[in-house]
Amino acid sequence: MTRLALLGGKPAFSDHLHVGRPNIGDRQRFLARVADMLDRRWLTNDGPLVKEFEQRVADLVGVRHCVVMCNATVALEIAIRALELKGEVILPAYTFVATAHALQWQEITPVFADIDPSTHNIAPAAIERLITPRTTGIIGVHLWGRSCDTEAISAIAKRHGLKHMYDAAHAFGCSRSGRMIGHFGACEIFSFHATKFLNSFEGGAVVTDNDALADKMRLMRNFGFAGYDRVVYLGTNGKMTEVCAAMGLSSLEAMGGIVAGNRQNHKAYSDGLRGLPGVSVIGYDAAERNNYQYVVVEIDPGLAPLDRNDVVAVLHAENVLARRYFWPGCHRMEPYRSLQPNVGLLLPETERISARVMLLPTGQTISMNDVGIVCEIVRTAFSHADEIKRSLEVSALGRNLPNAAFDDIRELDGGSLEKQFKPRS
Ligand code: T4K
Repeated sequence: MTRLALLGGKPAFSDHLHVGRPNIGDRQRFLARVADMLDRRWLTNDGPLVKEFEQRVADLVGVRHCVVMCNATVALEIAIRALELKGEVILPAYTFVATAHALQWQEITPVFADIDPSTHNIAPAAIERLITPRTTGIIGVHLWGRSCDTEAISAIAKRHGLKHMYDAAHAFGCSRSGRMIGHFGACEIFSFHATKFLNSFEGGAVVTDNDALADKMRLMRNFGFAGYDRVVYLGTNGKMTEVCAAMGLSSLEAMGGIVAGNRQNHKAYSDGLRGLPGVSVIGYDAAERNNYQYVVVEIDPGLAPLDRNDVVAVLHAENVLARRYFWPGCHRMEPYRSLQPNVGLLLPETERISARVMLLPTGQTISMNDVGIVCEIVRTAFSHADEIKRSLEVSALGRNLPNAAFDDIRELDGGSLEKQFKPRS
């Protein structure tokens, strides 16, 4: 490297490198499916492409039912309602905010549990401490595609007569003890959002082996209609369109190549960052099936010469848009931070880990050469740590970088954006 962009050099990349740049399967296959769809004039409402996509997902996971939906957030909402969860539901605070919103949206209180720092997943011991007479369920999140301790969670649920389900938004194509994710709890939810390794533009699915639950969710995603004029349930519109299913099917066909590329990038990042003090790339169990869609790096501020925010600022200056998922934790986002202002005291590992983690770009658009350059940027930054710290301190530069500093700007802004959107009490 010559000179880092943060210190006045030219950015290493002329275009942004994104975390979550969509992977695209075979264009011709996709376009052919769309052409057939147009000829059929069947665009949504349980069409043939949706049915085929559901069958292919169910076959891959090995479950009896796959109910695809317009996105994973609506799939979570429908699954929560179909399971008749109410009162309080325990979930990790360290997740994408949709997991919590899916509960709060239907006036169920999300009760935030701390995580196990070695897995980033909900800590079973923390769950047990939060159970009250109002608790009706547990939602585990298989963060980064690495599975929760499903045996411990299932034992707790059984002991206390609770229902449990999983937000498996990151875990399509992954396994636990050789069993595909999708088999655990009452049901599991996948996301096929554009940023996921397998995408249907927008999309999600609930998978389950429970026939009655699947039937109920099919009704709920279609306004409760059980025939032309017969509504038997309260429902919503959670349907997936045919064009989304066409993308999902083409994506499924490309899945093997996408996973292989992700795996190669994950290894290259792990090799390229090895030996840097305080830096670790989280690993995936080679004995399991993984999708390797996230390259998750932890930076220990006690050992590394720069902290996570410094490194993100350095990378953004080079047009590498590293992300701080899922900082600062759901409990520090609205409406939760107003509704449960002191809950962070019970979440020390969530606070510690969310301040250390950054995600690096991977997927089809990131080459091994790109990975090498990104690693070299971090190495160079570490060897110029004092200069970088001074530069970030003396100028407001760090705050003017895209994305990385957005939350800092809002903090500086006195939280006025948050105040505008405060829920009515
Ligand atoms: N549960 C969990 C644990 C989740 O992680 C998620 C979603 C859900 C539930 C809910 O699933 P869905 O209802 O979305 O199906 C992104 C995704 O929007 C979100 O789906 C995902 N998790 C989350 C981890 O990441 P943002 O707010 O970071 O997205 P955004 O717009 O900043 O995009 C990420 C990057 O991808 C950007 O740098 C730009 C790039 N990008 C994005 C899109 C959409 C592209 O290059 N092309 C694109 O088309 O949430």
